[in-house]
Amino acid sequence: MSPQPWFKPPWPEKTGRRALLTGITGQDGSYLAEFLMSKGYEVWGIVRRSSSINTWRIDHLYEPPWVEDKRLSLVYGDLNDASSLNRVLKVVRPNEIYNLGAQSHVKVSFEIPEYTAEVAGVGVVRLLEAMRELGLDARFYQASSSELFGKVEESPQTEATPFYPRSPYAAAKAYAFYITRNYREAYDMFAVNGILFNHESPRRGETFVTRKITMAAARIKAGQQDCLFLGNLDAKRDWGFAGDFVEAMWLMMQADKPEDFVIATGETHSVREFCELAFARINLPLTWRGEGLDEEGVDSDGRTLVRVDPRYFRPTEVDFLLGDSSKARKKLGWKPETTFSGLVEMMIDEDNEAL
Ligand code: NDP
Ligand code: GDR
Repeated sequence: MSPQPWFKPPWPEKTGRRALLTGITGQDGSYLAEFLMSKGYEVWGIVRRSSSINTWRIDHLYEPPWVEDKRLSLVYGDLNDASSLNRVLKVVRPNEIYNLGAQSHVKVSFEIPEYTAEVAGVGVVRLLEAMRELGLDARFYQASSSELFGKVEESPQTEATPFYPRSPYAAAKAYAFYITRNYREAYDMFAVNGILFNHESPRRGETFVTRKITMAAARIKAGQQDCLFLGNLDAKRDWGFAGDFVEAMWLMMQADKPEDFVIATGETHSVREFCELAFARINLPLTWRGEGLDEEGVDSDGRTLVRVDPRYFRPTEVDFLLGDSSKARKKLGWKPETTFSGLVEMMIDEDNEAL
């Protein structure tokens, strides 16, 4: 299934700027590739070899190798393979590098902590070293995360809030954050961290909670599933729309000087609230009964549509996140356009229509 394009062709004249993205097959990579093409960039993406094709998020942008004056090119590489990164940088010689590649699932990082550290942590220094060895004068964006704040020490969280990682994923991202800052200071590189709070879309991976909810709600409505099993319903997140957030990445890279920025909506909502909005949108309003492991969401006919399953709990949880993006709003002129309810509607509507 090809996604609905958010930033749409016709693309403008090429500007001569070239961007290289890791993680182009992921949610953010696909929106960022579209966005950069809409700005006249030539976009290159690093993809991993896989036994099954996983490029559905960028299939609508794909151009075959024989097309002249291509806007999008894909090359094989892996953040765990320094030689592939060196080779790609030599071939592409980009002006801007966006490092979005990662094992990005927090719960999964407890199962594969070492691999997560390799890709999301050490992978960053592999890329930075490849740039340095080549003497490449490119700007570098690192996909840092609100997970760094973890067990939050103040609210809302800003660029000055101390980090308290609560997962192998967040610990790996902490290394990535500091090594990016270190290369900026040590080698005078234009290297920035975007500390992005959760951002979602109809292209969100199916095991992240928002998409899990919208897909299940649509299937339940269509009679293809009976019940949705979730973990911590009380967790609160500052959820934005990925299409809005990729623009902030680009703005950071156009600034006069390299700085780190928090990108967030400034609103926080619980997993329970996300469920309520999603199910209500397809005329299955939920009421909640019971507590703890026995809590359940029931529809107006008394059918249980949502249950709690402790298998989805995490060994250490991030209970609450709320970002303050005043710095980005002031210095970059960025603000999110999509509201929380608009985001939920966009996701459930697309999943509902896809069935
Ligand atoms: P996704 O999980 O959708 O995409 C991750 C991308 O990384 C995929 O393209 C994946 O490729 C690629 N990747 C995984 N392992 C490797 C590897 N070893 N070498 C090269 N590429 C690899 O993530 P998102 O798009 O949601 O997020 C993008 C980045 O932003 C990630 O680094 C994430 O940690 C970070 N982030 C995300 C936030 C969010 O709310 N979405 C918030 C803050 C930070 P493949 O398709 O082959 O698996
Ligand atoms: P998160 O996103 O961990 O914030 O990381 P996720 O959607 O996985 O979880 C959000 C919250 O929902 C709770 N939850 C569940 N989560 C999942 N996945 N599945 C469930 O069934 C479920 N039930 C409740 C979680 O416990 C959690 O509190 C995302 C990723 O994109 C990271 O890469 C990124 O860095 C951060 O957002 C910001």
